[in-house]
Amino acid sequence: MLTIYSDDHRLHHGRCELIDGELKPCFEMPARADYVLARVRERALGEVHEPHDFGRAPIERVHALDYLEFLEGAWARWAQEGVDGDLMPYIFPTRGLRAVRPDHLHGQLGYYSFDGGAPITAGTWQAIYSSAQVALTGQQAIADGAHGAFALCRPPGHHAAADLMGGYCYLNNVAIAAQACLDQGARRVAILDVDYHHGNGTQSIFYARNDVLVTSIHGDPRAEFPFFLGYADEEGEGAGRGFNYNLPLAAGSDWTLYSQALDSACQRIAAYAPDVVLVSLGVDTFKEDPISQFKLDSPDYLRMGARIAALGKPTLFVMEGGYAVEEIGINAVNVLEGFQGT
Ligand code: Q9C
Ligand code: ZN
Repeated sequence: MLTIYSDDHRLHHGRCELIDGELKPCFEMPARADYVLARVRERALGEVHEPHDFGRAPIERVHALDYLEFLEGAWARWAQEGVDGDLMPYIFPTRGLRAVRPDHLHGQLGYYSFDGGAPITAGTWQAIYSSAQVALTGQQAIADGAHGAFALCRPPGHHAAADLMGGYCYLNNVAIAAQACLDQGARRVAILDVDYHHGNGTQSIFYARNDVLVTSIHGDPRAEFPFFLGYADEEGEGAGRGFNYNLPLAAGSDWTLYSQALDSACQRIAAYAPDVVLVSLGVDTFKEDPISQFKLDSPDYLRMGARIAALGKPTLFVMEGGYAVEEIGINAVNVLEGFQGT
């Protein structure tokens, strides 16, 4: 299987995130992609290619122009203020406040964020732009006839909405790839999000549409980030009613429970008869993940890949989360090898 990878991910290296009242080193770090790439090579999964540059147009099909302009220019504005730190939001237009777009950098930062977990650094724009191109290059490989491809995206994307960053995400790589499939003639695209966290951004982007089925298996939002989306009664709206399928699971869920949810998601996808399947591949469902509460073990990821393969559809895997850094390579590549049956 072809892997798409860009070294540009290294340009995004946030310093810290707020955890338990302390600023701790970001869990979403460059070493994550290094471990996954090393495992791809160790297992001789296939060739590793640099992304093509498809430009901004396919990104603009998903994200608002003002949001992209903000992301691209935010660091330069911040640098002018001469402050030595990552750019992080500290106020948001929540209940009782107005969702206006202020002039001040920090007002706009809050306007375009849903949490404080997506720091902007000097290289963030280049890294997220390249991460989106990695997804688009994987999409092109599928469009050109590959049965499977792996977009080794970093930063991840599934929490990012059309004009909101958060949860370590800025540009929604899987949504950008899904839209590109449609723009090139696919009629129906299915997204299967197996990251431990609900893909709130992906859900929101496609919520009123029936040309993308969004299915997600994740920690129950009553007790887990992102808390404010991802419930089982969110089934889509308008033309999209019935085209969003959430499968929240309780903390402590192991493969026995997980595989039942995966079966349900895959049955829904099979009934949709998509032209292509896009997998938001987070491996933070692993039992040793430092910020998650599921109990999947490494061999379970082989089974996950095999179940996805049983759909028999061209499949693009798009890297999302996974923070047990040394094991994420093993677990992510296990999904790919399980898919290939190797
Ligand atoms: N105690 C992805 O997996 N967690 N994002 C904040 C604070 C944020 C995860 C925890 C988790 C975001 C792509
Ligand atoms: Zn996650």
